Amino acid sequence: MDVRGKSITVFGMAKSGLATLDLLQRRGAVVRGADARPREALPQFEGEYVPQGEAAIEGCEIAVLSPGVPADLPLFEEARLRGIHVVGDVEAASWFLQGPILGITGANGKTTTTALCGHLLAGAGIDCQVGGNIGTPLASMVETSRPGRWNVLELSSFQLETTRTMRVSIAAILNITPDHLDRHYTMENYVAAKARILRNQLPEDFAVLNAENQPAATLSAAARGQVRWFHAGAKKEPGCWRTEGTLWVEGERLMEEIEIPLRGRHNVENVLAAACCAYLAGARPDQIRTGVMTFPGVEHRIEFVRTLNGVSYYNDSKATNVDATVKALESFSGGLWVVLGGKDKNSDYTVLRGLLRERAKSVLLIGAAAEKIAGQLEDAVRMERCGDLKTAVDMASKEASCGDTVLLAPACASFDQFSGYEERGRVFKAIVNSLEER
Ligand code: UMA
Repeated sequence: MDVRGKSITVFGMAKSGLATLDLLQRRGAVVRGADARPREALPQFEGEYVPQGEAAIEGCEIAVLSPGVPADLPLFEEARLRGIHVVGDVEAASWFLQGPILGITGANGKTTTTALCGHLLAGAGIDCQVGGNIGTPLASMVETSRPGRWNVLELSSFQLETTRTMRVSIAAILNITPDHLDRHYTMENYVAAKARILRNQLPEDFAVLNAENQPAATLSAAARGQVRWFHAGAKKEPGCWRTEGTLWVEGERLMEEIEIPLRGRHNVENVLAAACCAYLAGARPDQIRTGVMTFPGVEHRIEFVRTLNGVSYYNDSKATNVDATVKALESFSGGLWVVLGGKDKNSDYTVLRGLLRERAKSVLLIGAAAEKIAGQLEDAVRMERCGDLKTAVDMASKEASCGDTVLLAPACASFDQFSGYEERGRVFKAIVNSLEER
């Protein structure tokens, strides 16, 4: 896309918007930065600021939205009616990106799988760079992209719903379970957003799908490239699978499950998906095995913090939805003190009742969703209303016995009390690390 001289408004002046604004300016567009917040509240940026509203689409040819800016706001409906091209930041950056894209989406596991994929490719000597929803906006990867260099991207539904022409050569859909229904309203819309990752594939491309997750597997019908499966419970060809504790890739033995350094069945699925993608990008099974064994894991994903007085502390702040919390609970056999709560995303917490009854000694409630969660979990488990993280951790540390585990896996977004799940996780770790031996 030639944007020279085009009038473009970029919405959302945070990480993605700022990087996109800069990229488009360098490519010769006439760019303005819009935000719902006043200019004084925003980071410094070169160029004109316009408040989010009618004026921001006045005279504009392209509107580029940051992932956090809902594409269905009346303002953007109006923009479309006026013939303005409304796209997301990932789509806009993809116009200039060189090298193929290996894209990973899913409700859960995408950050771990993306980081692992990058680690596997690097370990196999395959040139790549890693970014996307994992924290590096695509716009800031453009200058370092080049032909033949893989762009390994974590892609969220927010980023995918506004893509149009972006081609993902290897696209993995890990799982689709209810998430972000406050933004997408229905599962149907959410699935449709995820499915866009397959939209511009060519016959030589690959769709890597979870055979055990029905909404993801069903998308094989929409695949325009070749389908590869991953399955953590049975042989499923072509692709990657696990049977009786052994992982296989296209019929070759990959590794033993006990060699995987990450906790939980969901991480077996993540390893299978990453292995399948890396194999398709050219990594050999022995290189993949070594890569998996040396993978350090990702911060805030069932991250071990410390053991104190025989009690282990784990930070799974990235569990921002109910399904992720289910996965975290399933990774421990019992003796759990679980910190739940934050900003509700229109979620159904009753799904947690069985696992909590079976594995948790207590639930420590924090944040705005506390009362809703308390209502939905009533009688299933002992609950304490703690309000904030510090109170929750202090209480758990006083009451937990040797062998127990304190787990932050909140099932909610963090924005009621924190700037994001990263800050929530870091605050949790700081509190845990400041606890003193009894
Ligand atoms: N804003 C508006 N108008 C609106 C809404 C927001 O102007 O209607 C403004 C805010 O005032 C703020 C800016 O938009 O200035 C925030 O933009 P953003 O929310 O897109 O934040 P970024 O910092 O650009 O981060 C985004 C992703 N954020 C979201 O999807 C909410 C980051 O994913 C991503 O790492 C980053 O781009 C780089 O690609 C975070 C996330 O929570 C980690 N993702 C969700 C998830 O993983 O579940 C999808």
